[in-house]
Amino acid sequence: MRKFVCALLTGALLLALCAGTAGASGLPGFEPPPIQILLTIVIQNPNQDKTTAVVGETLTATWLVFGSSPPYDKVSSFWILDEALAPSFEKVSDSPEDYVNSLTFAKPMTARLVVLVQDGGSSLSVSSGTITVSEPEQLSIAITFDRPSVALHQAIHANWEVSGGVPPYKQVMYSWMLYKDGVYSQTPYAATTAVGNSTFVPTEGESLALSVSVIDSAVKAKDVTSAWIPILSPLPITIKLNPLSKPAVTLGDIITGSWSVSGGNLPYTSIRFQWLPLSGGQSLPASFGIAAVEGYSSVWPKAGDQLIFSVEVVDAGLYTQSKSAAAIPILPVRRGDANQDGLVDLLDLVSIINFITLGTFPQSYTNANADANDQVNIQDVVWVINNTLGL
Ligand SMILES: [Ca+2]
Ligand SMILES: [Ca+2]
Repeated sequence: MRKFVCALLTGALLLALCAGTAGASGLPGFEPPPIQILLTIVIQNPNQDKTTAVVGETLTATWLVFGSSPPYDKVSSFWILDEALAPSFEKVSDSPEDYVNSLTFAKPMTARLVVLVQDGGSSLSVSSGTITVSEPEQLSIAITFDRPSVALHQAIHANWEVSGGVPPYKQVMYSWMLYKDGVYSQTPYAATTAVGNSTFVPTEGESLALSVSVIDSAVKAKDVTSAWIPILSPLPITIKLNPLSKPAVTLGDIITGSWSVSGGNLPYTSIRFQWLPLSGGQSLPASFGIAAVEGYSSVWPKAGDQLIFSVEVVDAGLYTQSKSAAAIPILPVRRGDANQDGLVDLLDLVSIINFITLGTFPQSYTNANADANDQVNIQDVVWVINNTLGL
């Protein structure tokens, strides 16, 4: 090889260099050892570190060679199939652009690619990892959705994955299908990848489905249509509001509302309740909460003169129903008016005493706590007697 390099060099200096190199041998009959740059071969594994393949699949290996002094005397490659040399597959590559060797696997086997480089006195061979080739599994397409049903104008998201068969897959296409009034329609098929996704928003129809088709490298075709997803229509939603725990509530007292929900498209997307105090007809900051199909909620109004309790339901079809109870009065605190009838009289004393002795809650605990400390007890009876009844 060194001779070949010298033959290419031109110019007196380089000629002198070549001559000088030859002359450096000094003594007749002495040949200096050639400068050795170690050969290195890097096989870029077939199809990115693939360790498995299927019958009918074509794998292409490429490699890089470094060291010694290119161009090399001989670069060849061959496949070892089932640990037996397959010399008929040997291929000699003329240039780095041709450092490639492809094989289509005809039957189940193990395969390795060996690359052999010879240059001057150097020779190096390198083998790829073993690739296990098996019969392909059935070509199949899995399609999943992010929801079991969809409402009009609501987005539904689909994922699909092609597997089995002989990759690479040549042609993967998808199309959304719509069923309405006994007629099927569909969006045009669009190109996609073996693993893909799409979102669709129905504006009409009774149900929809996704169709995905594929052709693999063995020219086998598969076309799969998903299960049909119902497009939900509005169904009546019934919200039953039970009577509130009292027909009026004193500021600071507790009041409880309860409800039950039925009908509509199940499952419900959300159920919420709201306590909305009003003052002079204007809304005050409200209390919201997430609710269950049946439940109750309590609130202690701190301001306002009216209180509205309501429940709102959004069903699986995103159809909404809400119901509000009639506004009830929020009463100012009237110390001693335990039965909350606007008067302070003997009936209130009875109410307070019933609480102390029997545990029966007065209509207004806040009013019953006439001395406005932290509890209702006999002192409140005394307070009412002394301050209000004038007894
Ligand atoms: Ca009273
Ligand atoms: Ca008290």
